Amino acid sequence: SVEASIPEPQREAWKKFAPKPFQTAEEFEREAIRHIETTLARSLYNCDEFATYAGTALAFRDRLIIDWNTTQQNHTFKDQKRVYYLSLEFLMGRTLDNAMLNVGLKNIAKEGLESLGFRMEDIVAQEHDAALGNGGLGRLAACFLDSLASLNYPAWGYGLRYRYGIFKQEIVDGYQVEVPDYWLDFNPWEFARHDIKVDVQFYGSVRKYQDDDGKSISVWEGGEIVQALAFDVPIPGYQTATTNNLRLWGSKAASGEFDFQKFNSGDYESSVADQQRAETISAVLYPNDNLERGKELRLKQQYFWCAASLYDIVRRFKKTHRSWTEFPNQVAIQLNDTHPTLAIPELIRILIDLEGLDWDQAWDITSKTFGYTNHTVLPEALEKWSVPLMQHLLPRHLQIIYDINLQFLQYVERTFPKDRDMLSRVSVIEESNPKMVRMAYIAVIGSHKVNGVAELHSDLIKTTIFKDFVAIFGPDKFTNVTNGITPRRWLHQANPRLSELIASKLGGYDFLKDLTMLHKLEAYVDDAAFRKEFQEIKYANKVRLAKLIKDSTGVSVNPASLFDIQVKRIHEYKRQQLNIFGCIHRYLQIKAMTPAARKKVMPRVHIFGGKAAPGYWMAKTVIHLINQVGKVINSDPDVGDLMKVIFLEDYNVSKAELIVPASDISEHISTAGTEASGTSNMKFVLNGGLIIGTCDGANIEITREIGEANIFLFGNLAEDVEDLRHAHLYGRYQLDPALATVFDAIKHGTFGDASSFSALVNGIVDHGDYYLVSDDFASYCKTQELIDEGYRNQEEWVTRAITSVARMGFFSSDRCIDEYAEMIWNVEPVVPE
Ligand code: T68
Repeated sequence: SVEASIPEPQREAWKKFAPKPFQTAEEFEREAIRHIETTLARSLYNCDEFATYAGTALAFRDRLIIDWNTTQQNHTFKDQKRVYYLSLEFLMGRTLDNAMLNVGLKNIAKEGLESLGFRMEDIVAQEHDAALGNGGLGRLAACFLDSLASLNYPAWGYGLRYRYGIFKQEIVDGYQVEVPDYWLDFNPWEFARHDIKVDVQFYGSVRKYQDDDGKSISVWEGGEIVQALAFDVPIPGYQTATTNNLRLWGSKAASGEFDFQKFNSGDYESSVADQQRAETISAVLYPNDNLERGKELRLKQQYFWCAASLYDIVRRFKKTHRSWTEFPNQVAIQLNDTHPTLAIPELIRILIDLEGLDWDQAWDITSKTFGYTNHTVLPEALEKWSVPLMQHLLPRHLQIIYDINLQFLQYVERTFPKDRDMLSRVSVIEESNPKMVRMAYIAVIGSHKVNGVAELHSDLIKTTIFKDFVAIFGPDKFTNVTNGITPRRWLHQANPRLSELIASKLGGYDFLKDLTMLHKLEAYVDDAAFRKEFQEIKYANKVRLAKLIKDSTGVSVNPASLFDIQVKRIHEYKRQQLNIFGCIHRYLQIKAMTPAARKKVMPRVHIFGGKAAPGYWMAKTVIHLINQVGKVINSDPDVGDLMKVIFLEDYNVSKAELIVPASDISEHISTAGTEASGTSNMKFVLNGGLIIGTCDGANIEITREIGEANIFLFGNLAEDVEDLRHAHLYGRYQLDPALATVFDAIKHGTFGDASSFSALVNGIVDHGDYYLVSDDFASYCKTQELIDEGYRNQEEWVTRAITSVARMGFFSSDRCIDEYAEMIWNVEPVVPE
């Protein structure tokens, strides 16, 4: 075994001096102070909150690393199958609070910090979010890492170490302004692995020749080399010693002959320029969600990351295994959307060109190794790369893609000899000008399982974008794994008081490991003391949010109002425009009321948050409209506290932790069939908020779990969307009258220059209302009235909220990861030593 390869005396010496993790408040203080003094070179006299945060984080990092080392050794010794989760995005947010809670030492740290003169909340708030993602897809990857470690699965994440995460959003005069997010000034959670470097090749050409046995050999030569450097981030599980690894690659110019030649010949500037060009590969996260723009640098990012990760995975496999047929028994690779699809031709290249396997062997191994998760059916988000670009950047991979396509189409032709049309429909190459490579098709063909992220979505992919593939491969290749969220961050950490209340009734915190235990809360739904405490917690969370609103916008809101929240990326399909038009409608109604009638209005605070992609003009217009409407309404004396409209700037993970527990109602109102799952819907309900939503994504399963009486559903169904769109374009179109009134107010300049919003209005009135805003408007407004009514009856409302929380057990990402492990990865947990 690996262990026996080290002589006994050395092992003994190591054991004797191995660092011991701290256990008590005093030991924690000693470690924190040591780091403040020696790692940060600060002293008692200049130790501020930031230095204290840094010392605390480093003390915890040391602790995590001890468990990390043990875990990795253990996984290597046990030699079990590992999962590799390839994701271009990991939206981690802050780490310290989560690390303290997962290792179970938050109380000890709190005590230690107090004796140093600091408050826990202030210290935790010093941390910069790790914002290496756009939205749901990136946050899902982060929740999965937490669950994988908590459930003791041997798993690694692989991603890119962007120097700039998602931009910071500022609102200036009601407009979004993007500010770069340089987050690496101080990042205690990563380890630069100076010893782990991978050379990644780009461009060049392919030379083919026959070897002595007449076998055809391909050699990819020339071009340029960029070096990938590994940065490791420890991922602690909740109440387990398992600490997994997230490996992020940073790019750097390869320090080879080439530079030295330039350098020695005095061409210093150009050698620095090469360096910088290489570093741009991992410089910035593309800020688009659900959109692919086909930029060369994005393709470079994708290949750079896939090549480095595959090299690393193969190297690890080869350390302990000889036979390639073992590879799929040792390695499961999950593709988070199509972004890592190049990993498929890359593994084939490694197996054929570098390891000498033949096509059939390489294909067999590859297709048994990969699983692919689809996150969208929106056509503009489906990745396609132009053939000339691919030819230029990755000539050998393009050949392999053509080979995959040839084999596949031959198979299709044999199976469906009469369907000529089928071949062009399912071809990996779209016969356009220029020709395009359809990445999702490669991902489907090269994986053994394809899954959607909620039931409706998984059904939709089978009947729309992958319909032909279901006919070709059979329905069993396609499956559903409904998304989930980690209850550690999204309940325990974000809402400690609610978590404590639940624990007091369920006899401890085991529910954080088995969220289905929440069902026992239903026994307390009529318990007066429990209900009171539950309500008080919600109120306190609203007070906390009201303070954030006051600090960041200057607007005072009354925490006794109904808090109505829509926070997520701004996108036409998510329909923030429907919400803000609804607000205008409500405002116009209030304005038209007598003072007596106004007294009966249920006061509401309408809270929006979210980023628009910098190039997404329509989304930016929506942000502008929300801000303009807020400006008018919030200062209208006729309205007062009856209504406030707030746009919270720079929505991110750490703000979400504060916002989510403070909702009475949250909005998940996408056009039916467009939101693959949604995950914030789950977070809000788990924290005792009700939701208004369309029959879309996971809303449907939430309804199934919590009961129809506990959710406010409205709007057209997915199955009717196509016909409605068709009807809009071919005649029978009628604008909803209430919406027409809203548009009149906008056109009259009630919210500032009407021309700013004309495209938004015209998209609905003149250009087919693709997202069915008008079709759903009446039903939306009606449902909002039902919400007012419902909220008036607080007793019933609390019953609904508690019942819903009790029934949310299904939506833990632990359930989700167990499903992947069993259905897709075939991996087992490894109990820590
Ligand atoms: C989201 N997708 C889905 N994409 O929209 C959401 N896209 O319904 C689902 O719950 C979530 O994934 C998790 O499954 C995204 O967030 C992106 O952010 C994205 C990023 C780059 C390119 C395309």
